[in-house]
Amino acid sequence: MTTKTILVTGGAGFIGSHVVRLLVNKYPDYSIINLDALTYAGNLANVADLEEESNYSFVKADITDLEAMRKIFAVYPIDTVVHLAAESHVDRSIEDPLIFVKTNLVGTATLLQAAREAWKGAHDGKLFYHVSTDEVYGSLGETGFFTEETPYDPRSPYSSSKAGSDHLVRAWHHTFDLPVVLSNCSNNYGPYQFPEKLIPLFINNIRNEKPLPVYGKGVNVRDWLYVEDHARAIDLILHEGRVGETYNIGGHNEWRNIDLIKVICRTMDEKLGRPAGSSEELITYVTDRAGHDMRYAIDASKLKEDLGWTPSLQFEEGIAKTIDWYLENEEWMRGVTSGAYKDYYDSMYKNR
Ligand code: NAD
Ligand code: TDX
Repeated sequence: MTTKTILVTGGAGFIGSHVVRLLVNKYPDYSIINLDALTYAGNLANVADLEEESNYSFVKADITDLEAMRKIFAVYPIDTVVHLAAESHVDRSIEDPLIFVKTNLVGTATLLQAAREAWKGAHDGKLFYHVSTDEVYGSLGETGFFTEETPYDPRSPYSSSKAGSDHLVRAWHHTFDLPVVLSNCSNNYGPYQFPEKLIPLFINNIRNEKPLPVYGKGVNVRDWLYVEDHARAIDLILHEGRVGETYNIGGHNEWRNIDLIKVICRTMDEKLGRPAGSSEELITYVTDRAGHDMRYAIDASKLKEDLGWTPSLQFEEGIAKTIDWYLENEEWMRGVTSGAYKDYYDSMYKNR
């Protein structure tokens, strides 16, 4: 018997695929519907292992299409939404901001409205879970951490569209009583991440002996979390989080970009049997990202104290696992880097 019907949006993307996998495998009595528009970032190869599972289904649809969203709620008895679908890459938001406004703001509002209409105020057992980012809090100096109380101060079209989507979710809660929960997570890494993001891009370039484009001086700091630990946190918040609350998720694992890149270079030299130092020779300093946030760091103590979550993987283990995965899954990389990806890469890096 199905005890819960969960609509996961963006489940063919990086984090969404791990969330869908965890829910499908852990809860055979739940029905998991993966809704994704399959943009350049969405790839059914990311969830190919789940296709045959009886508690899993896939729907191709666009979250900005209200009629399509109404239809999903009419067809399936959805009681829970886990909303990850978004445009997610900061550099793309600088090149083409309007699609971020459309997907992240209009898309989130459309989904909220469809849920509200379907649930008609009968909110018992219902939940709209919005997955967001630490970037909404802005940029830190050398010290301090983002807490759930940190005022919003987004600076890129991406982070401001995510900040706006968080506000929309809270507005539907306060105005229409929609049961919501939110989480804001730091940078994720791991298998199935699209190679426009730092870690998979650099792994792929090292393998192909291509330059490693480090923005600015490489001194910006990010707080990295293994993607399966994020998925575990989402599972926990989904089941035990308090309605109306926000939880920060982070790895307490800060790295300056250049130091992280050197770890990847050294590990890749060893794994590929190349002379020590050869990957570092590929490092090329390029024009900085416009408005590049200096440092992100999350204080995840609320999640730890209230719900008992801590990251399970140390970074050294996580990054080694991640590199192994990309090296073993060349075909996946070839699939996602063919065609349109090449045009993206050529245009994004040609003037740097
Ligand atoms: P991603 O770009 O890998 O995946 C996004 C998915 O959303 C893709 O499968 C894409 O096809 C789908 N999508 C895009 N537009 C859509 C639309 N209009 N309708 C339906 N589906 C659509 O992103 P990700 O890195 O997996 O991030 C997932 C979520 O987590 C995002 O909301 C992001 O803001 C958030 N987040 C990401 C990170 C990170 O480090 N990657 C950290 C914190 C929060
Ligand atoms: O080629 C590059 N060179 C480089 O120096 C790329 C792609 C990135 N960088 C730098 C920019 C950042 O300081 O590396 C850092 C990480 O960059 P990204 O992987 O693009 O991540 P970031 O901009 O930090 O945003 C990520 O974390 C928060 C995700 O893309 C977001 O979706 C998430 O919300």
